[in-house]
Amino acid sequence: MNAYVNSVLNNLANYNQPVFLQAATEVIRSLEPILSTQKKYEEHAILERLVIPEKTTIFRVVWIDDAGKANTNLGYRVQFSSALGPYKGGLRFHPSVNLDVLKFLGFEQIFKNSLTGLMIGGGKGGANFDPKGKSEAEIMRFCQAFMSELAKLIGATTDVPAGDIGVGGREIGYMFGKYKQITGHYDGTLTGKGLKWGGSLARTEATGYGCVYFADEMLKKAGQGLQGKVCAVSGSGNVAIYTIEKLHAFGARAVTISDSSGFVYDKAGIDVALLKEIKEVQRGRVSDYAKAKKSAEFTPASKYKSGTNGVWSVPCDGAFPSATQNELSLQDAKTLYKNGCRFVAEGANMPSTLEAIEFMLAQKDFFFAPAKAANAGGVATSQLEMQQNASMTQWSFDEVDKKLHAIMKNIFHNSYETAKEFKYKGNLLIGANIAGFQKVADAMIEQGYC
Ligand code: NDP
Ligand code: 2IT
Repeated sequence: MNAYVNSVLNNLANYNQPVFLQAATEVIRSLEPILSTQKKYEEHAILERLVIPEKTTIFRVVWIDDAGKANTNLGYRVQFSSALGPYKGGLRFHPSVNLDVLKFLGFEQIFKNSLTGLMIGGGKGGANFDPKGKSEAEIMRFCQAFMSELAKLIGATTDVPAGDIGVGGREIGYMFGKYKQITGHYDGTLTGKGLKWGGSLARTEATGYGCVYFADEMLKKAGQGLQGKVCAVSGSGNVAIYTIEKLHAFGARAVTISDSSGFVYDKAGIDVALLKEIKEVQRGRVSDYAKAKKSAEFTPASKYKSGTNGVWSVPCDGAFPSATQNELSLQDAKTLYKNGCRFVAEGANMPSTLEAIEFMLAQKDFFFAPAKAANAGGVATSQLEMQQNASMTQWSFDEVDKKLHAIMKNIFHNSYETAKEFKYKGNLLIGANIAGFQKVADAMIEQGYC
C-alpha cells in the first residue's frame, strides 16, 4: 500500500471510531492511483486535513414527553468541509446515532456533494433520539428543542441541513418553524421543505429516482437495461419507496421491502400505492403491508418474514440496498450472486461492507454502483431547492426531474471516465472517489491552509 495512505489510515485507527474508519478506508485506499502520481496532495497534507471535520458541535437536547417528564438526548452537527460551498447534509434521528456514525456520513457527504458538480460542502447531524412510538406532539417538541441549539450553527450560506433516517417532511416542518421563530429568517436554510412553503418539487422522490437513473445509465453502458429486471430493495422509507416507484416506471419489478423488524417478498411486485399509504400516511410497518395485501381482493398474497437478513436471499437480477449502513455483508453478496443478481446500486449510505464491495468488484460480470455516486440525487435536488429559494422561484416537477436526471447521468459518466483514465475501467467506486476527491482537494489547495 502507498506509504502516505498507510500512515493516514494507521493514524485514524487510533480514534476508535470503526464506522468512520471503514468509510475513510474505502475512500482513501481507492485514491492510491491519483496520490501516487500527483504528489501535491501529500505535500499539502490534504488527506490529514480532510479526515478532520472543520468543526464539530455536540449539544444537549431537553424535551418534555406527553407525561410531562423531561427527557434528554445528544444532538450533533459535524461541519466537515466547506471547500466547495456551505456545509450540506442531512439530519438523522435514530438511537444508533453517535459521533462515529455522523463522521462517516459527513465524510461521505464531502465527496458525494463534490460529484454533483454543484456548490455544496459536506456535513451531517442528528440525534440519538428514537422517533418510534412517539406521539405527534412529542416529535414536535423534540424537533423544536433540537432546533433551539442547531439554529445557532446553520444558515442559508453557511450550513443547510436536510432529512435522513427518521427525518422527513414532518420533522423538517417543525424544525423550520422553530428556526424561523428564533432567527426571523424565512430562507433556504433547510431543504426538504413542504411544497407550500419553499420546498422543491421532486425533492421527496429525488434520492430513489436518482438511484434508478444511475443504475439505468450503468446498465446501458453494458448494452443492457432495466426493462424486465427483477429487483430486491431493502428499507421501506423515503429512498426505498421512490426507488421502487421509478423501477416500475422503467419496466422493472421490485419484489421486496424491509424494516428493522422483517421483510416482505411480493413476487408479483410491490404495490407502491399501498406502500405509500402504509408508510407515509399510517406510519406503519412492512408487516402491515403484508397483512393489507393478503386481505385485498384479487391480489396475490405476499410473504412476511421477521428478521432482516433474508431480504438478500430472494432470486433477483439486481439489488438496491436502501435502508442503512452495513446491511449487505460478504455472505449476502455471495448469496445474491449465486441467485442470479448481477448488479447492486446503493441507495443507502455505505450499505455494503468492505468485504462485500471487494467481492462484487471482483466479479467480471457484475456492476456495482457505489453510494456516493448512486444516491447523490437527493442532495443534488436539495441544492436545486436552495437555488429556487435564493431566487424566490419554484420550478415545475418536470424541470427539476430533468435536471436531476442530467446530474445523475453526468455523475455516472464522470465516474466511468475517471476510472478509465486511471486504468480501472468499469470500477465506478474508484472513479467516483477520485473524481469527487480531485475537485475538493484542488479547491483546498487553492484556498490555502485553513
Ligand atoms: P427513512 O427513515 O425514510 O427509512 C429508513 C428505512 O430503513 C426504514 O424502513 C427503516 O426501518 C430502515 N432501517 C433503518 N435502520 C435500520 C436498521 N438498523 N436495520 C434495518 N432497517 C433499518 O430513511 P431514508 O429512506 O431517508 O434513508 C435510508 C438510507 O438512505 C440511509 O442510509 C440514508 O442515509 C440514505 N440516504 C437518504 C437520502 C435522503 O434523501 N433521504 C439521500 C441519500 C442517502 P425501521 O422503520 O424499522 O427503522
Ligand atoms: O445522505 C444524503 O445525501 C442525505 N441524507 C441528503 C442530504 C441533503 O442535504 O439533501
